Amino acid sequence: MSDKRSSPARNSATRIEGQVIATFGRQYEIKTRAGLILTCFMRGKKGGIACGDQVEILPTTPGQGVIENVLPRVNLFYRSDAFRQKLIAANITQLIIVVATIPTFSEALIDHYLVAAENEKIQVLIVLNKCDLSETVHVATEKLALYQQLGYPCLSISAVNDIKPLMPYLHQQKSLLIGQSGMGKSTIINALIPGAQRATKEISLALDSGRHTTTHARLYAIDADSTIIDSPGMQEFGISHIDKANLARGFIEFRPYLNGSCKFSNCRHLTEPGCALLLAAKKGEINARRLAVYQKMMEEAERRKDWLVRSS
Ligand SMILES: Nc1nc2c(ncn2[C@@H]2O[C@H](COP(=O)(O)OP(=O)(O)OP(=O)(O)O)[C@@H](O)[C@H]2O)c(=O)[nH]1
Ligand SMILES: [Mg+2]
Ligand SMILES: [Zn+2]
Repeated sequence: MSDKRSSPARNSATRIEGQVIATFGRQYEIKTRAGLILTCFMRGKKGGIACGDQVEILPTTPGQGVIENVLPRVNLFYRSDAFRQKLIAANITQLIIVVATIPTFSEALIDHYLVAAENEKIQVLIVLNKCDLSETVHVATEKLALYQQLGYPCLSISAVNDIKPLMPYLHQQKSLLIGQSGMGKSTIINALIPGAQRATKEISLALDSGRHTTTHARLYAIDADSTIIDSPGMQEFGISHIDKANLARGFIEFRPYLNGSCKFSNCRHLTEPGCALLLAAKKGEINARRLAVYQKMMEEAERRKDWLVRSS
């Protein structure tokens, strides 16, 4: 107890605050308030750390340190399956879902991102990239019309030709770029941030997919009040961490039907008689494809629950 080197008072006196700007497995790059970049490890095996986290570190050797503490988060954006969570970013104000004319983008994946964003109350912007590839623009635009009708802002750009239309949306925001591989997230970063030099790679036309070029998230400062995070492409986005009761609220157009309109108060909106959502889809008031995505999420959540009960 008399060892001053490990006393909490001394530790807190020498701790420095910084932000996680890159994550590499269990190694993190931290930018301190003074602008120093340190490579840090987490002490012990406590929880996870995400790009954008504010942390307290203890410098060890020059250029290195140990993360002692993660400061309280405004939010944490992550994906999950029944077994594990994959942290993506912390303390963001805006999720930018990047889709493109090619490769083909998945609307169901957009729906999953939206449920996660709604659950964390994070605002969303949908960016349609590669609009210079004019022959495919109309197909992608048509697919996005639904999201525009729902009230999500949608912006068409060509990151290789002109990034300026995106810039007003980034002002004073802490944005996270997310999307399937090959949509052009890192190309957007390169157009926005001089010297970023993010690796980008030609897509595979044969596979209609990107090549998973980005493997680690990284945060960039656009100006004093605005940051943006590039993240690895993902073809799936599990939302096991979202409570079943909150799934339907993640579909914003369902909300008017969720205030006791169904016959059963615990309606799961699957096959129950007197379900207001099923009726609304039948009447064309809500999009049947989105309802089907919701029902698949709910069925998966039910299966997970059964499995957990059986294995406990
Ligand atoms: N024609 C055209 N090609 C683009 C545009 N933006 C990106 N690309 C190309 O699309 C390919 C994939 O771009 P990336 O920036 O690597 O895509 P990504 O979303 O970062 O992919 P991952 O890191 O794998 O998730 C590259 O060949 C880019 O040059 C664009 O606006 N127009
Ligand atoms: Mg990338
Ligand atoms: Zn119902």
